[in-house]
Amino acid sequence: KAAAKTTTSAPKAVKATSTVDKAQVKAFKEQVEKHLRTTIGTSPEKASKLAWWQALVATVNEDIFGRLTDTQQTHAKNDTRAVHYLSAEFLMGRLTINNLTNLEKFDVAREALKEFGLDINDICEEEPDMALGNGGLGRLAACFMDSLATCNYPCVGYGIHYENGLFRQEIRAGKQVERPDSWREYGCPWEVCRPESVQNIPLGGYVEKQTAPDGSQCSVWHPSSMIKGVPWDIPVVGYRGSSVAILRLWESRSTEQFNWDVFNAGGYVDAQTEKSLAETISKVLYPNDSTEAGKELRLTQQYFFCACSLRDILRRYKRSHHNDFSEFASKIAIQLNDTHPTIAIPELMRLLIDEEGLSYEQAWDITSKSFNYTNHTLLPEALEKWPVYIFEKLLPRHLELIYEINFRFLNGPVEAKWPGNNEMKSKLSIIEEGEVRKVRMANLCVITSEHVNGVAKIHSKLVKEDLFPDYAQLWPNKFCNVTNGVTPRRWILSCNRGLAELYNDVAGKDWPLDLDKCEALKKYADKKEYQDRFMKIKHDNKVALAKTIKELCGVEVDPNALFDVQVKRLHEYKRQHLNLLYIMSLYKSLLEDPDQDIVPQVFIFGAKAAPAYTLAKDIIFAINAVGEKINNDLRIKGKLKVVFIPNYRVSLAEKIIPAADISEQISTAGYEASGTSNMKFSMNGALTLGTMDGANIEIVEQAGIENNFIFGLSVEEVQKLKPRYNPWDYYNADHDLKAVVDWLDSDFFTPGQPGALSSIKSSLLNNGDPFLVLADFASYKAAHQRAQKMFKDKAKWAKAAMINSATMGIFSSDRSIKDYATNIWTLKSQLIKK
Ligand code: F58
Repeated sequence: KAAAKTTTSAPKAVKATSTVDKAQVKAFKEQVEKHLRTTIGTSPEKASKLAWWQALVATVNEDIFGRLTDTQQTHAKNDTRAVHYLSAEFLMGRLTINNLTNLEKFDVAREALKEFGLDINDICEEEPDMALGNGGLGRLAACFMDSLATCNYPCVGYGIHYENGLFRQEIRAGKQVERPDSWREYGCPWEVCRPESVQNIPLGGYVEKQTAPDGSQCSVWHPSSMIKGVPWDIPVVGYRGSSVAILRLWESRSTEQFNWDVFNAGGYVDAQTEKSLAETISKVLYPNDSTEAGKELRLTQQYFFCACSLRDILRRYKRSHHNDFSEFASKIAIQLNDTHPTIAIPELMRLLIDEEGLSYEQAWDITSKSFNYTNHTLLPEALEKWPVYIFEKLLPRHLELIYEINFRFLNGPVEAKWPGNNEMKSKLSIIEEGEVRKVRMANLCVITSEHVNGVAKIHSKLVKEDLFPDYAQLWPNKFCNVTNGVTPRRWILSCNRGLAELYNDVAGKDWPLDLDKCEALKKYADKKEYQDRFMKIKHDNKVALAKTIKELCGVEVDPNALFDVQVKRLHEYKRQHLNLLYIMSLYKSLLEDPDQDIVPQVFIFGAKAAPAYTLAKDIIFAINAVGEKINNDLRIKGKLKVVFIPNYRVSLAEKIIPAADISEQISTAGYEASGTSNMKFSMNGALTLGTMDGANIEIVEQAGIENNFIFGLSVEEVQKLKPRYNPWDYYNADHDLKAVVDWLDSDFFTPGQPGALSSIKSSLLNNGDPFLVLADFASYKAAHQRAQKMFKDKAKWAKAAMINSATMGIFSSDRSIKDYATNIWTLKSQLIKK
C-alpha cells in the first residue's frame, strides 16, 4: 500500500473504504426477499441466480416507476417542448448495475446481496445484453438517453423492439460463426408493454387520384395491408434519479382484422403466413456495419418504426393542442440518427396532409422546422439509397410526396441559385437517375432538416466541404458540429469502481455530473503516491481481465505485460489488419532474437464482422491463426500473446476498457467519423495509439500529443496520396513489411492450409490497398516503439495515463447533449416535481 501523506491540501491517496447505511441495507434486503417470494415465486433456499437477478430488478423497479410517473406528469402539465430521438439502433447493454448506480443504490444492493451470500457482479452476469445495435451509432444513442435523463431534458427515444439483437459470435476453428441473440427469451423485466398506445400502420397498395369538389386534385392511398405496432417502454434512469426518460421500442404484429378476412375465406395457412410476415418486420437487427444491405425488409423496418413513432408524437401533441398544428414545430423537435429514420419526413407530410387536412405548404413549413439530421459516415457505400421500384411497391404515397418535395426544391432554391444549371440539379436531386432509379435518403434529410451535424470537428468539416459542398453553398448555416460523447456513469463510475473512488477523493463526488471536475487529478500526476494508486487500479483491472481471458479464450496472460487493445467492429477502414501485420513483424523479430529486451505485450482484439463481409471474416480468422501460433511458441518465452475475445459487446467492453494500457484507434485518416471507444479508453487511463482521425484529434488536443502515440498520414495527406497510391512501392521498399505480407501467403500460421490467409495479401496488393495500410505501416511501427519505450518508464507512463483520464471532461455525453439542446433543439431542462 502506498504510504498516505496526511497534508491538509492533498486528499489521501490510499483507497478509502466506503461506508454503507445499515438500515438501508436491511430494507433493501427485505425488499429483495419479498420480491423473490411474491413476484418470482421462489425462496432464498431454492432460488437460481436468474431468480435472484429478477428479484433484484423488481426491487429496483419499485424506485424507478414512481420517478417515471413524476417525470411524465411534470412534462404533460408544463406542455414542454421535447426532443424525439429516432434511431434504428439503441445498444443499451445491461441495465442493472447502471440503474443501481444512477439511483445511488449500488453499494446498498451489493451489501444486501452479500448478506444472502451472493456476489452482486455474479448475479448481474445473468442479465443478457440488450444488443439492439451494431456498434458506435447504436451505443451513442444509448449514452444520449442516459444524458437526456440525467440533464432533465424532456425527451422520448424511439426505435425497434428487435426480437433478436446483433448476432452472438462464436469462434470455431478460428472462424466467426453467427448464432441468434434472443435477449428476451425468458422475458425482460425492465420493459413494460403499453397496449393503450398500439398503432396500426398501412403498407403497400396503390394511390388513386381523386378530384375534390373544389376541382383540386388529391391523392388517396389504398394500402394492401396493415401492421400492428406494439410499444414496449424501457425506463432510462438519470443519475441521482433526476428524471426517468422513456425509450419506446415498437414490436410488429399482425393486425387481427386482416388475418380474419383471410381466415374466414378458408385460408388458415395463408393467414398464418401473413401473421409471420408482419412479425418478421421486428424479428432481427440487420448486422451491417458501414455497408448498406438494400433489402426491402429493412426499408419496411425503418418505415414501420417511424410511422408508429410519428403517430405517437401526434397523439400526444393533439391531447393538448387538438387540431391546431400552429405550435407543432415549437413543441416538437425530431432528431434523425443517421438516414435510417429518413422515411419519417414524408410520413409526417402524409399524416399532416392526408390525415389532418393541412395544405402542402403548411405541412412543409411544420416538417422542415421539426427535423434535424446527424450524419455518421462519409463512406459512399454506407449512404442509403433505395430503388424507386421498392417505394412504388411498399410506399407509393410516400414516393409521390418525395417527388413533390424534390420538384419544389429543384425548381425553387436550386433554380434561384444556379439558374438553368441541369448538372447541379441532377447532383442535388433526391432522385438518382440510372438504370435503377434510386431515392437518396441523405439528400432528403439535408433538404428538409433545420440542422445537419457531423459527430467530430474534422468529420463535420468533411460533411460540409466534401460530402455536401453544394448544399453548403445553398445553406451554409445549416451545417454544424456536435462532437460525440459517452456517459461517465457507465464508462467510469459503474465499470471502474477503483478509479471512481480515486475521483471521489480528488475531485469530490459530483464529477459524474460534471466531468471537467476530473481535471483535479492532473495536479497529482507527478506525485508518486497518486501514480502508484492510479496504476494499482489499472493493475487490478488487468488481473480481472486476465481471468476473463482465461475463461473465454483459454489463454494465460500476464497482468504485468502491456495490454494493447483494439475492440470495435471489423472493417477494412478500421485496419485491424495493420495491427496484425505489426504483431507479425514483432513476432518475426523475436524469433530472430528471442533474448531481445522488449516489454512483454498482450494484444487483445474483439470484433464482429458483418456475416456477408468475407474479407472481414478472413481477418478474424487470421488474427486467431496468428494468435494460436504465437501463444504456443515456447521460443519467445511468453513475451508476446495475442487473444481474440469472442462475442465483443457492451458488457465485455466494460471489463476490457478499464484494463487497457494502449487504445488502438488506427483508422485511415478521414474514415472514422468520430469513434467513441477512443473516449472511453482515455477516460480509463489508456494511451491512444492512433491516427489524426475523428475524435482522436480532439482527444490529443485535450490530453497532449506527448501523452499519446500519434502516427500516420493526415486527412490531407490521404486525400493527396490516394489518387496516385501504389501499394507495391511500399511493399518493395520495406524489407520487414514485404516479409510479413508474404508470410500471409505461406502455411506457417495455417499448417496444411496454404493460402488460407492470402485474401488479405491480395486486398493489400492486387486490390490496391484501399485504406492505405502499407503506406502507414512504417510510421505505425515507430509509434509502437515509442510506446514500448515509454512503458519502461513507469512514472512517465503513469503520468501520461493520469493526464489522459483527467482531461476527458468534454467527452461526457452530457456536454454533447447540452450542445444539441442549445444549438439544435433549443430545449430547456425541466425540474421534476415529486
Ligand atoms: C459510427 N457509425 C461511426 N454505424 O463509424 C463512428 O465513427 C461514430 O463514432 C459512431 O457512429 C457514432 O457517431 C456506425 O456505428 C453503424 O453501425 C451503421 C449501422 C447500420 C448500417 C450502416 C452502419
